[in-house]
Amino acid sequence: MNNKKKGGIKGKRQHIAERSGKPAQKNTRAKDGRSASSRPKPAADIKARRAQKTKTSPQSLGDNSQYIQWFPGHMTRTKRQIQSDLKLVDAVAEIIDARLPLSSRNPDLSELIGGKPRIILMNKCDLADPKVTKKWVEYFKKQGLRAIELDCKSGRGLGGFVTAVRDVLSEKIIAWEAKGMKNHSLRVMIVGIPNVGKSSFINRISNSSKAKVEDRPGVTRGNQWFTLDKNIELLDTPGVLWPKFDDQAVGERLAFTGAVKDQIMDVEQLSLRLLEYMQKNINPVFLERFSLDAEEISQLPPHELLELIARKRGMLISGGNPDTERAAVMVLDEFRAAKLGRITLELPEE
Ligand SMILES: Nc1nc2c(ncn2[C@@H]2O[C@H](COP(=O)(O)OP(=O)(O)OP(=O)(O)O)[C@@H](O)[C@H]2O)c(=O)[nH]1
Ligand SMILES: [Mg+2]
Repeated sequence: MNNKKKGGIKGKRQHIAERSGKPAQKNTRAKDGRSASSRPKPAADIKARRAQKTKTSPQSLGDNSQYIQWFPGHMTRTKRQIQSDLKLVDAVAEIIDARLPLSSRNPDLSELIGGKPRIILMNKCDLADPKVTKKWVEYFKKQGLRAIELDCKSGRGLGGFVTAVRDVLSEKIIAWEAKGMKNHSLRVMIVGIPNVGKSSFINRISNSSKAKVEDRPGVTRGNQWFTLDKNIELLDTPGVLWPKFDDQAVGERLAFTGAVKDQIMDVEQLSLRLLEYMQKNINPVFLERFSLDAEEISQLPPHELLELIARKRGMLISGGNPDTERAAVMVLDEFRAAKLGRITLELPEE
């Protein structure tokens, strides 16, 4: 597991390509519209990783766990900007990841938002278990929070947004109308963790492509206004995490879904942890995807399961040994694209 040197998923893919003389494996995430020119330049990437390294280089916590934390300086600046822009908005839409309805809620943001009217947009529903998503909507409802299921890939759920905003602002709207201010414009700040789909949501709902979208965390770098229609304005904000995950399981789950920069982690270790999860939570799509047998894999140490998967996919290096680096990248990519099943990693308490 010597992948710390090579800088995460993309760096390793390149490394593999260089070693094998073949072109780098196609990045499934490039399908999301990320052009080669928009990828971070390797030098810049290395520089960024070096800057991170002192604070966040992965430390082994025993077994396959590692210490994960990512809170670069731009997130501190974003928090300050959000705080100062809050006075400009009427409501806040907090976008969370439907696969992680707890861990994808930033406790610092909740504190900043305070009593501002807010709605929760459970995005990436297409990747989550639909039955569990319904349970989460109920869970939030019991807490007095309006949550909407959303899929910015297909646009499903977008229709409920404006109604939900009007609902949470109904008292204000009545007060404005009493003062003769009909059609008072509504301003909504869109907040959330990195890579959760804030900019995708804005593009999709305003039918444009003005907000920059890429499949990596940390794309949006400043607050930016967008007009939805003459009555609604949306403020896009950069994704923010928080300085310390009290529970390392939270950091790990955020890393599984792509909210944490891959370059600060040992991707192979991360994929072993994901495989451990898959072994404990067997689902048929995963088994079928890699032609695995539930009983056969139940007792395997995760690294042997990764080797098995590498062999099944014909990922071999010289000497016929399994290429676990490449298989690890593939397992994570396929998980993130829900090719291993629509998996929600957190369940509401019954
Ligand atoms: N499958 C799926 N992918 C989505 C959805 N919404 C967004 N994405 C993808 O998620 C990735 C990140 O989207 P962005 O809109 O850039 O996320 P963001 O929250 O603005 O990210 P930062 O600006 O980095 O904080 C892109 O590859 C999108 O195509 C969704 O509902 N389903
Ligand atoms: Mg963005």
